[in-house]
Amino acid sequence: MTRIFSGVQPSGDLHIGNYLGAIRQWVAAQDVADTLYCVVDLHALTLEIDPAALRSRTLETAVGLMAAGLDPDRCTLFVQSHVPAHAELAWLLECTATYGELRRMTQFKDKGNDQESVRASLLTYPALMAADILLYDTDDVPVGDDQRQHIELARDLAIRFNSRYGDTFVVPRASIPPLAARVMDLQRPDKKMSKSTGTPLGTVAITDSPDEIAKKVRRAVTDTESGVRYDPESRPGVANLLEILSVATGEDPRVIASRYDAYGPLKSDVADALVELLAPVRARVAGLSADPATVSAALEKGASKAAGVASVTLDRARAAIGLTPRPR
Ligand code: AQP
Repeated sequence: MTRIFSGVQPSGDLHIGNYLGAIRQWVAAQDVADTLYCVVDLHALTLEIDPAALRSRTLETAVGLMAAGLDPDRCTLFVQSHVPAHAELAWLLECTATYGELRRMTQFKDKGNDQESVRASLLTYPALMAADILLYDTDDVPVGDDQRQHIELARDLAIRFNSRYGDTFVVPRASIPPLAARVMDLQRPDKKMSKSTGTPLGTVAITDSPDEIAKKVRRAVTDTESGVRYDPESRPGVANLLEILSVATGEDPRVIASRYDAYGPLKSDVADALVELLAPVRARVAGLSADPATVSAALEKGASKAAGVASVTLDRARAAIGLTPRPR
């Protein structure tokens, strides 16, 4: 059976970029693959985050994932830091990666640029992400387009480690959806929608109310050209709306575009489609938030299952690289 792994940072409220670009694929894979999904709390430490906020956001992110359709009985859902093997394998992979390749990561450049003091972990976290993936002998990693470069790095590190120390890791593949792989900020169509760096009005959270969704979509930045056409290169704002509607309805964005000649009706239909798509998710978030003990119990069960798989790979990697066996 294909093994699938992916993760999400508890760095803010889950938004429709996370949902359409990644989480929907995760939900769909649960019944056709062996799936592991992770709230990657160690990654959130690469940026300034208050300990209490990290604690509550980790649980809220797990609630969001379950509300979006991840079922702990059909997938392994856990918190990254609950499985210490992630941090240990990350070190072995940092010792496999080079400074030059880590420095070239665009997320490092984007997130590090406007900070006075950049944490060393912002540079090295792609090695931690490679560890997250390689620990589970992952075949496919369903992600949005912004993670393409990090998956390439995970592949390169797996191949390099295998050739230096002998066959140890499965070499993973990125699985990126054809549409909505990069949902753009509604206010800045040249920037992807983001939990930590997005504009408040340009970011639609999966828990936004119908009124908030309608307001944000109504005020989405488009362009001054007349007519509605699907052209992501020259008309990114309109293409973004068309892709969102396309994923929500299953129709081709070009076919959708042909039905409109003004932005008003298009925006109104995008808002309605999002409200309908997110209504059940929002209702389930409310139910699960009222029952944190059930969510924590699911995460605990997930961590113990994940740890069992991870320890086998970690022992293989430790032996391959020349570390003495761990006392049992
Ligand atoms: N705008 C997006 N469009 C499509 N997919 C997206 N993803 C993120 N933003 C978009 C995908 O969501 C998954 C989880 O993302 P992440 O939490 O690991 O971090 P990220 O990729 O850095 O996303 P954010 O929301 O922008 O978080 P912050 O602000 O913390 O950096 C990934 O599969 C990602 O591709």
